[in-house]
Amino acid sequence: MNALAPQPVTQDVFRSEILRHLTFTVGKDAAHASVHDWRMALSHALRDRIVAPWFSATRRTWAEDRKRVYYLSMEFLIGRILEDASINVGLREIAGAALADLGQDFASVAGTEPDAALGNGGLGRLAACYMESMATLGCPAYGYGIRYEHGLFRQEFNGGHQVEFAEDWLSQKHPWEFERPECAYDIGFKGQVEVKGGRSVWHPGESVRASAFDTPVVGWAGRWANTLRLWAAQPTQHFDLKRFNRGEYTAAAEPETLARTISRVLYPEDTTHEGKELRLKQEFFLTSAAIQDILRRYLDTHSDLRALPSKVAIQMNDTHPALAGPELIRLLTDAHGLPFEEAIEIARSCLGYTNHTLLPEALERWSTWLMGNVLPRHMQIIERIDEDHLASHPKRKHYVGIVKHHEVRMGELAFIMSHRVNGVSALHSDLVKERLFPELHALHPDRIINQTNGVTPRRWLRMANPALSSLVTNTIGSGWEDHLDRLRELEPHVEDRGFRDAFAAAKRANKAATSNWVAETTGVRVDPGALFDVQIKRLHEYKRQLLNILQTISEWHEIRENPQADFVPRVKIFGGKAAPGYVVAKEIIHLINDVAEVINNDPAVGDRLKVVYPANYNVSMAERLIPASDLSEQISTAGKEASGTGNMKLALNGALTIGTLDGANVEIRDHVGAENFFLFGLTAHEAVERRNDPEHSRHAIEACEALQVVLQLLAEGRFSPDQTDRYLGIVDRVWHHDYFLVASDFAAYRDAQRRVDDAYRDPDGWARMAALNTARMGFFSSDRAVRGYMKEIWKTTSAL
Ligand code: OAK
Repeated sequence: MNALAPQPVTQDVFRSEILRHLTFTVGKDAAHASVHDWRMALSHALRDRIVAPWFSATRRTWAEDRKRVYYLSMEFLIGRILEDASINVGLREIAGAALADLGQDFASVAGTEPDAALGNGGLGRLAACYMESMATLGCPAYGYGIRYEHGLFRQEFNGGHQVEFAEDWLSQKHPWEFERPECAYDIGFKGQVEVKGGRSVWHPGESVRASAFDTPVVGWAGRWANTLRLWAAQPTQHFDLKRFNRGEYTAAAEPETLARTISRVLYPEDTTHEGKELRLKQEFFLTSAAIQDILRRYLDTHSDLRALPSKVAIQMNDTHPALAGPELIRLLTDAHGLPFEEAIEIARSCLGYTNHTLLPEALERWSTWLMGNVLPRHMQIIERIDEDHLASHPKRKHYVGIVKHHEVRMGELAFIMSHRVNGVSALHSDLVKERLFPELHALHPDRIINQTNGVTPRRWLRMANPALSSLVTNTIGSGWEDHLDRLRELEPHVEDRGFRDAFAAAKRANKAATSNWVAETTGVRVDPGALFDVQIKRLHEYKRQLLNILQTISEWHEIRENPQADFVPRVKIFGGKAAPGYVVAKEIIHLINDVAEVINNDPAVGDRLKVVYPANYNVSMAERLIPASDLSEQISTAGKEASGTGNMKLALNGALTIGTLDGANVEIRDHVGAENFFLFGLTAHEAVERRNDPEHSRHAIEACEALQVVLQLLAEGRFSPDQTDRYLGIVDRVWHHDYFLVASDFAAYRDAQRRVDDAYRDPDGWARMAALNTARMGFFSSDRAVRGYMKEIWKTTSAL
């Protein structure tokens, strides 16, 4: 008998497993256990149930000598694990009942789990969705990341300002991980390169140890599980007992403190490039540990490194792990003696690069000085890659290489070192070809492909929205969770009034629950019957939270001007963090909070308009807000949002989109139908043209009286009575430095909001549109996206 095969789970069995862990893992008596203790006991009991599929998946991968996917990412924005894992292993109900027997409530216990916030936004959350889909699809894979001690900062508002606090998710034990002290690699920095017997030998001047922590990631129905391997930095030197005994306590601890710095904090920049040596060290730390681990695993059972690409696919999540190319070449040549020409081809066949942004400030560049200083051998290899590439295309006039103007361009490096480069929506992939890498695209016309993003329906529908999930299952049966296209089967039911009423009732129930939560967290009472208009995402000028709040001001003004008119009641909900150094984004946060203060306390407005901005938006808050949303704000300046994934989660949960033709909005609109989407604004190409008119804002403002009024109110200090000039800067930007075309799109946006109001006045018509959104969003499952990567980039098949 297989000792690992757990007993079939019944409520009684599972209850005793929880109790066993409470006693022997947590060391507590039930009579004195806190909610935290119960969560630990429950998590361990659940983790036990994940170990069996995890081991069998690992064994099969070894036994069948399968190709593995290695997903390298500086960010994994996982959120909470407990409930998601319990759903995937089919134990959510049993766990709830077993806990109830023990006098505990599942939601309260699971609600104490801190979010694993090892990411900033879209790129990190996408990595988490893809890990879950790879497990669901039985695609053997490892995620490689950094085990940051402090994840994304906690946001609070103080007088409307964003204030940041260190996040401390590891202050409680993280029950999902297995520490692997035996799995560790030395990571070098600085030093010199020596040539010896025809080979280069790098003698690093400093080193730290990367030590592995593994978290199993279980897929739907517990059929497969993969590993998320996060590296923690530790000192390579032994503790200096001599210094300690001399009383030099701080000095003795120094090596440890210095080493740990590398995995101490997640950089809270979601697009701008943080030019610090520490960031470069973090990137190399992750990449080198991953590449060493990949080669070690391969060489356990193979000897011919030329066949590496038949067993190894490495995906670089944007350019942060782009040193994977040079590091792999270094190990293949310097450590294993392969010729450079062969090493570069092997590396390229293994590597793929996903681009997640076109914003110029987000394209990583390192000075050759810094690169040469921190990674002298890699700098040599990068120059060699560049020369090699140039030599194979000698006739190009405008050669765009990797090293230019004393900078190493990581996008070009990632491109040249990958056999496939992909964008994350159809529009974005076109723009990657046209705007980002036109020269390289001309040289390698088959290299850039598209893989439109997706989101996991297990977390973002099944778990986050039990009311809608039950309705879907009751209507079309189960099985949609891993075949999301099956949501199409809802379409005929949308014609049924009973179904539409049930759909609207589910939304209404979610809104009622969220209204209570909003009141508790912000102190603002909102009417669950109002239209919930939601913009949740990082704070960025290109995402245009400013456009939204200016329109809100306009709406407020109209209510005051026409107190008797019939307004559709709205709750404007904002959520999101600004990078701590991003002054303009923080000013916009302040403005939203100031506007909220005025509007929410204006008796002339009452319940017709409320503005709420709960602090510290994170994955858990998204799970709470998305099911309760009626309207999804996807209003970025066209050409700037690579894809968006919040747009997908919201539409899947029956929110209608008001949006521009940007990122994946274009495809969402194609799928849900133009009549079920509120489109407005300039297209990506029109936006570029518009900027050719140096007076574009003035022209737009002069043509729109409503916008003039809004800017006037801001300039008068109506939202900052304590400091009337507070928003002069913002007014000036809209007038004179409106790169993101807020003024140019304002009138069209306001118009689209009118169409929203008109549609919402017909509740049944709205329910039909909302239900059609849900029914037609099946394409946006991350399972579809990951299948695309498997087929087009990784050349691998499912083991299931
Ligand atoms: C973060 C840092 C550097 C470069 C890009 C990012 C990032 O988060 N980009 C976002 O990636 C998401 C996933 O592909 C997209 O949906 C967002 O549009 C994009 O901004």
